[in-house]
Amino acid sequence: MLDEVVISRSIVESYKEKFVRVLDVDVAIAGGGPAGLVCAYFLAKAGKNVAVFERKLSLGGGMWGGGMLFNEIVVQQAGQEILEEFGISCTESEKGYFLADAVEGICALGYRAVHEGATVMNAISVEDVMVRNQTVCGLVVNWSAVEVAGLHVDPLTIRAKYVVEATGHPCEVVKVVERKSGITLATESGKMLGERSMWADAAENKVLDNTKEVCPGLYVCGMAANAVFGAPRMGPIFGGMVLSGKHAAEQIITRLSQEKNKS
Ligand code: 48H
Repeated sequence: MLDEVVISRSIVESYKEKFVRVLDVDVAIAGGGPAGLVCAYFLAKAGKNVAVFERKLSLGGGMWGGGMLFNEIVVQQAGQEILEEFGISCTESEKGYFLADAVEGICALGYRAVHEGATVMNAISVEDVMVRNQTVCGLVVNWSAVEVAGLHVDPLTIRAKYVVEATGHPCEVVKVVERKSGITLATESGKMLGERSMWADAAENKVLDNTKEVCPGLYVCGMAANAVFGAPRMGPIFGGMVLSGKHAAEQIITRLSQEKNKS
Protein backbone atom coordinates (compact mmCIF):
# COMPACT_ATOMS: atom_id res chain seq x y z
CA MET A 1 0.00 0.00 0.00
CA LEU A 2 1.37 3.44 -0.89
CA ASP A 3 1.96 5.81 2.00
CA GLU A 4 1.67 9.50 1.14
CA VAL A 5 3.88 10.46 4.07
CA VAL A 6 6.69 8.25 2.78
CA ILE A 7 6.36 9.97 -0.60
CA SER A 8 6.46 13.39 1.04
CA ARG A 9 9.37 12.50 3.32
CA SER A 10 11.39 11.12 0.39
CA ILE A 11 10.91 14.34 -1.55
CA VAL A 12 11.65 16.67 1.34
CA GLU A 13 14.77 14.78 2.50
CA SER A 14 16.19 14.41 -0.99
CA TYR A 15 15.52 18.05 -1.91
CA LYS A 16 17.14 19.21 1.33
CA GLU A 17 20.28 17.22 0.49
CA LYS A 18 20.29 18.71 -3.00
CA PHE A 19 19.94 22.25 -1.68
CA VAL A 20 22.72 21.75 0.88
CA ARG A 21 24.95 20.41 -1.94
CA VAL A 22 24.52 23.58 -4.00
CA LEU A 23 25.18 26.01 -1.14
CA ASP A 24 28.91 25.95 -1.89
CA VAL A 25 29.85 25.15 -5.48
CA ASP A 26 32.63 25.69 -7.99
CA VAL A 27 30.29 27.50 -10.37
CA ALA A 28 26.82 28.97 -9.89
CA ILE A 29 24.96 29.79 -13.10
CA ALA A 30 22.06 32.23 -13.17
CA GLY A 31 19.64 31.21 -15.93
CA GLY A 32 18.87 27.87 -17.52
CA GLY A 33 18.49 28.94 -21.14
CA PRO A 34 20.59 27.38 -23.91
CA ALA A 35 23.78 29.25 -22.98
CA GLY A 36 23.53 28.45 -19.27
CA LEU A 37 22.72 24.79 -19.89
CA VAL A 38 25.59 24.27 -22.32
CA CYS A 39 27.93 25.99 -19.87
CA ALA A 40 26.68 23.72 -17.06
CA TYR A 41 27.11 20.61 -19.21
CA PHE A 42 30.76 21.30 -20.09
CA LEU A 43 31.63 22.28 -16.52
CA ALA A 44 30.00 19.16 -15.13
CA LYS A 45 31.68 17.03 -17.78
CA ALA A 46 35.02 18.42 -16.58
CA GLY A 47 34.15 17.26 -13.06
CA LYS A 48 33.24 20.68 -11.66
CA ASN A 49 30.56 21.13 -9.05
CA VAL A 50 28.00 23.29 -10.86
CA ALA A 51 24.50 24.50 -10.09
CA VAL A 52 22.02 26.28 -12.35
CA PHE A 53 19.35 28.54 -10.85
CA GLU A 54 16.37 29.04 -13.13
CA ARG A 55 13.47 31.34 -12.36
CA LYS A 56 10.87 29.39 -14.28
CA LEU A 57 9.63 25.85 -13.75
CA SER A 58 10.95 24.88 -17.16
CA LEU A 59 14.44 25.21 -18.56
CA GLY A 60 15.19 26.48 -22.03
CA GLY A 61 14.60 30.23 -21.85
CA GLY A 62 13.88 31.69 -25.26
CA MET A 63 14.56 28.54 -27.25
CA TRP A 64 11.09 26.93 -27.04
CA GLY A 65 9.53 29.47 -29.35
CA GLY A 66 12.18 29.28 -32.12
CA GLY A 67 11.46 32.27 -34.33
CA MET A 68 8.08 33.92 -33.73
CA LEU A 69 6.69 30.70 -32.21
CA PHE A 70 7.79 28.58 -35.19
CA ASN A 71 9.56 26.12 -32.90
CA GLU A 72 12.60 25.47 -35.05
CA ILE A 73 16.06 26.89 -34.48
CA VAL A 74 18.90 27.55 -36.88
CA VAL A 75 22.58 27.08 -36.12
CA GLN A 76 25.71 27.45 -38.21
CA GLN A 77 28.31 24.67 -38.71
CA ALA A 78 30.19 25.31 -35.45
CA GLY A 79 26.92 25.34 -33.50
CA GLN A 80 25.78 22.17 -35.21
CA GLU A 81 28.88 20.39 -33.91
CA ILE A 82 27.85 21.24 -30.35
CA LEU A 83 24.25 20.12 -30.95
CA GLU A 84 25.68 16.87 -32.30
CA GLU A 85 27.58 16.33 -29.03
CA PHE A 86 24.19 16.54 -27.27
CA GLY A 87 22.64 14.07 -29.72
CA ILE A 88 20.29 16.68 -31.23
CA SER A 89 19.31 15.92 -34.83
CA CYS A 90 20.06 18.63 -37.39
CA THR A 91 19.25 18.94 -41.06
CA GLU A 92 21.07 21.30 -43.43
CA SER A 93 18.32 23.51 -44.91
CA GLU A 94 20.74 25.52 -47.07
CA LYS A 95 24.51 25.37 -47.23
CA GLY A 96 25.88 26.26 -43.78
CA TYR A 97 22.42 26.64 -42.16
CA PHE A 98 21.40 23.75 -39.90
CA LEU A 99 17.87 23.34 -38.53
CA ALA A 100 16.95 21.64 -35.28
CA ASP A 101 13.66 21.09 -33.50
CA ALA A 102 13.59 23.57 -30.59
CA VAL A 103 11.82 21.15 -28.26
CA GLU A 104 14.24 18.29 -28.94
CA GLY A 105 17.06 20.78 -28.49
CA ILE A 106 16.03 22.05 -25.07
CA CYS A 107 15.16 18.61 -23.73
CA ALA A 108 18.57 17.31 -24.80
CA LEU A 109 20.49 20.27 -23.36
CA GLY A 110 18.72 19.94 -20.01
CA TYR A 111 18.94 16.16 -19.87
CA ARG A 112 22.62 16.00 -20.78
CA ALA A 113 23.58 18.79 -18.36
CA VAL A 114 21.88 17.00 -15.47
CA HIS A 115 23.13 13.61 -16.58
CA GLU A 116 26.72 14.90 -16.53
CA GLY A 117 26.21 15.97 -12.91
CA ALA A 118 25.02 19.59 -13.01
CA THR A 119 22.34 20.36 -10.44
CA VAL A 120 19.40 22.37 -11.71
CA MET A 121 17.38 24.32 -9.17
CA ASN A 122 14.28 25.46 -11.00
CA ALA A 123 11.62 27.89 -9.79
CA ILE A 124 14.37 29.78 -7.96
CA SER A 125 15.24 33.36 -8.88
CA VAL A 126 18.55 35.09 -8.48
CA GLU A 127 17.89 38.44 -6.84
CA ASP A 128 21.35 39.59 -5.74
CA VAL A 129 25.01 38.61 -5.59
CA MET A 130 27.53 38.11 -2.82
CA VAL A 131 30.60 40.36 -3.18
CA ARG A 132 33.85 40.27 -1.21
CA ASN A 133 36.92 42.38 -2.00
CA GLN A 134 35.35 43.69 -5.21
CA THR A 135 34.87 40.09 -6.42
CA VAL A 136 31.58 38.37 -7.10
CA CYS A 137 31.63 35.16 -5.07
CA GLY A 138 28.06 33.98 -4.90
CA LEU A 139 24.39 34.33 -5.73
CA VAL A 140 21.51 35.37 -3.52
CA VAL A 141 18.39 33.38 -4.33
CA ASN A 142 14.75 33.12 -3.42
CA TRP A 143 11.74 31.07 -4.49
CA SER A 144 10.27 32.51 -7.68
CA ALA A 145 6.85 32.05 -6.05
CA VAL A 146 7.91 34.49 -3.32
CA GLU A 147 8.95 36.97 -5.99
CA VAL A 148 5.67 36.55 -7.90
CA ALA A 149 3.59 36.89 -4.74
CA GLY A 150 5.56 39.97 -3.69
CA LEU A 151 6.09 38.52 -0.21
CA HIS A 152 8.63 40.04 2.13
CA VAL A 153 10.82 36.96 2.60
CA ASP A 154 14.58 37.12 2.99
CA PRO A 155 16.67 35.11 0.51
CA LEU A 156 19.40 32.48 0.98
CA THR A 157 22.98 32.60 -0.30
CA ILE A 158 25.02 30.36 -2.56
CA ARG A 159 28.83 30.60 -2.45
CA ALA A 160 30.70 29.94 -5.70
CA LYS A 161 34.27 30.19 -6.93
CA TYR A 162 32.82 31.65 -10.13
CA VAL A 163 29.40 32.97 -11.08
CA VAL A 164 27.99 32.90 -14.60
CA GLU A 165 25.46 35.45 -15.82
CA ALA A 166 23.23 33.61 -18.30
CA THR A 167 19.91 35.38 -17.81
CA GLY A 168 19.61 36.42 -21.46
CA HIS A 169 18.35 39.84 -22.60
CA PRO A 170 17.68 41.31 -19.13
CA CYS A 171 21.21 40.65 -17.73
CA GLU A 172 19.81 40.64 -14.23
CA VAL A 173 23.02 39.65 -12.46
CA VAL A 174 25.23 42.25 -14.14
CA LYS A 175 22.58 44.90 -13.52
CA VAL A 176 22.55 44.18 -9.81
CA VAL A 177 26.37 44.22 -9.67
CA GLU A 178 26.37 47.58 -11.43
CA ARG A 179 23.65 49.01 -9.22
CA LYS A 180 24.86 47.81 -5.84
CA SER A 181 28.57 47.00 -5.82
CA GLY A 182 30.34 49.94 -7.42
CA ILE A 183 32.55 47.46 -9.31
CA THR A 184 33.78 48.73 -12.68
CA LEU A 185 32.78 46.38 -15.48
CA ALA A 186 35.24 45.31 -18.20
CA THR A 187 33.38 47.35 -20.82
CA GLU A 188 34.53 50.54 -22.58
CA SER A 189 32.65 52.75 -20.13
CA GLY A 190 32.90 50.50 -17.10
CA LYS A 191 29.09 50.21 -17.22
CA MET A 192 26.65 47.98 -19.06
CA LEU A 193 26.51 49.15 -22.67
CA GLY A 194 23.13 47.65 -23.68
CA GLU A 195 21.90 45.48 -26.52
CA ARG A 196 21.86 46.82 -30.09
CA SER A 197 19.36 46.14 -32.90
CA MET A 198 19.29 42.99 -35.02
CA TRP A 199 22.33 42.02 -37.07
CA ALA A 200 22.67 38.24 -36.99
CA ASP A 201 26.11 37.95 -38.56
CA ALA A 202 27.79 40.61 -36.41
CA ALA A 203 25.98 39.42 -33.28
CA GLU A 204 27.02 35.80 -33.74
CA ASN A 205 30.65 36.83 -34.24
CA LYS A 206 30.66 39.24 -31.32
CA VAL A 207 29.04 36.96 -28.79
CA LEU A 208 32.14 34.81 -28.47
CA ASP A 209 34.44 37.81 -27.90
CA ASN A 210 31.94 39.10 -25.36
CA THR A 211 31.84 35.83 -23.44
CA LYS A 212 34.30 36.64 -20.71
CA GLU A 213 34.85 37.75 -17.16
CA VAL A 214 32.95 41.02 -16.93
CA CYS A 215 34.23 41.76 -13.43
CA PRO A 216 36.23 39.67 -10.97
CA GLY A 217 34.43 36.38 -10.35
CA LEU A 218 31.61 36.96 -12.83
CA TYR A 219 31.51 35.54 -16.37
CA VAL A 220 28.83 36.47 -18.85
CA CYS A 221 27.55 34.24 -21.64
CA GLY A 222 24.75 33.99 -24.19
CA MET A 223 22.53 36.93 -25.08
CA ALA A 224 23.57 38.69 -21.88
CA ALA A 225 27.15 38.86 -23.17
CA ASN A 226 26.09 40.97 -26.15
CA ALA A 227 23.76 43.08 -24.03
CA VAL A 228 26.51 43.87 -21.52
CA PHE A 229 29.12 44.71 -24.17
CA GLY A 230 26.86 46.71 -26.50
CA ALA A 231 26.57 44.23 -29.38
CA PRO A 232 23.55 43.46 -31.59
CA ARG A 233 20.87 40.81 -31.14
CA MET A 234 20.79 37.90 -33.57
CA GLY A 235 17.21 36.61 -33.74
CA PRO A 236 16.46 32.88 -33.80
CA ILE A 237 19.95 31.63 -34.62
CA PHE A 238 21.24 29.76 -31.59
CA GLY A 239 24.76 28.74 -32.61
CA GLY A 240 26.20 31.73 -30.77
CA MET A 241 24.31 30.81 -27.60
CA VAL A 242 25.63 27.25 -27.41
CA LEU A 243 29.15 28.26 -28.47
CA SER A 244 29.14 31.01 -25.87
CA GLY A 245 28.06 28.60 -23.11
CA LYS A 246 30.90 26.27 -24.05
CA HIS A 247 33.40 29.14 -24.25
CA ALA A 248 32.47 30.38 -20.76
CA ALA A 249 32.84 26.86 -19.38
CA GLU A 250 36.29 26.45 -20.99
CA GLN A 251 37.56 29.72 -19.53
CA ILE A 252 36.35 28.82 -16.05
CA ILE A 253 37.78 25.29 -16.26
CA THR A 254 41.18 26.84 -17.11
CA ARG A 255 40.94 29.28 -14.19
CA LEU A 256 39.95 26.55 -11.76
CA SER A 257 42.84 24.33 -12.80
CA GLN A 258 45.33 27.24 -12.62
CA GLU A 259 44.14 27.93 -9.08
CA LYS A 260 44.38 24.24 -8.18
CA ASN A 261 47.96 24.08 -9.46
CA LYS A 262 48.91 27.16 -7.41
CA SER A 263 47.54 25.78 -4.15
C1 48H B 1 17.01 32.95 -12.40
C2 48H B 1 16.61 33.83 -14.48
C3 48H B 1 16.71 35.14 -13.99
C4 48H B 1 16.96 35.29 -12.60
C5 48H B 1 16.28 35.28 -16.09
O1 48H B 1 16.81 34.08 -22.37
P1 48H B 1 17.59 32.83 -22.40
O2 48H B 1 17.19 31.82 -23.40
O3 48H B 1 19.13 33.21 -22.51
P2 48H B 1 20.31 32.64 -23.42
O4 48H B 1 21.35 33.67 -23.39
O5 48H B 1 20.65 31.26 -23.00
O6 48H B 1 19.68 32.54 -24.88
C6 48H B 1 19.16 33.67 -25.46
C7 48H B 1 18.11 33.27 -26.51
O7 48H B 1 17.08 32.52 -25.92
C8 48H B 1 17.58 34.52 -27.10
O8 48H B 1 16.78 35.16 -26.42
C9 48H B 1 18.06 35.00 -28.36
C10 48H B 1 19.06 34.22 -29.15
N1 48H B 1 17.62 36.15 -28.75
C11 48H B 1 18.03 36.85 -29.91
C12 48H B 1 17.07 37.96 -30.21
O9 48H B 1 17.36 38.69 -31.19
O10 48H B 1 16.04 38.13 -29.53
O11 48H B 1 17.51 32.12 -20.99
C13 48H B 1 17.70 32.87 -19.83
C14 48H B 1 17.07 32.11 -18.68
C15 48H B 1 15.55 32.06 -18.79
O12 48H B 1 15.13 30.73 -18.65
C16 48H B 1 15.06 32.92 -17.65
O13 48H B 1 13.86 32.45 -17.05
C17 48H B 1 16.22 32.82 -16.68
O14 48H B 1 17.38 32.79 -17.50
N2 48H B 1 16.35 33.95 -15.78
N3 48H B 1 16.75 32.75 -13.72
N4 48H B 1 17.12 34.18 -11.84
N5 48H B 1 17.08 36.51 -12.04
N6 48H B 1 16.50 36.01 -15.00
